[in-house]
Amino acid sequence: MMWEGRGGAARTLAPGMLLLCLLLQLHAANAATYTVGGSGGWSFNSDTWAKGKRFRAGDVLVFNYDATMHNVVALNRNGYKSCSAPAGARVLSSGKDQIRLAHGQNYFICGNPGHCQSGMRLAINAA
Ligand SMILES: [Cu+2]
Repeated sequence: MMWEGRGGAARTLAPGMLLLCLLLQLHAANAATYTVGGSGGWSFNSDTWAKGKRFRAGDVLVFNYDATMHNVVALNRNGYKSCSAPAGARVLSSGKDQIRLAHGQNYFICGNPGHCQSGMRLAINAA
């Protein structure tokens, strides 16, 4: 074989490195980024936005909103259903927050009074 000569070790190592890089790129390419609510952002009809979309664990949700009006609370199913954040729930309030979806059900509400009841909530099943 022509290429079994000097520098052989480097040549056998290179395909492995290349494969590793490809795998890392593929993994990153598989994760999608979604802007919640589209151009309207995180708002009162966000509960309908997710319908018909398929999400995967590792996908990133971007929540864009007016931080003086809203926030994002990541919480459990009961909190989502009852529109009340349990103590210790994760609250994001930058106005431009990113959350990576975990496998299974992911629940989010706006924690400001009445907003969740008005549709500012999101339940997403990530495969
Ligand atoms: Cu709100």
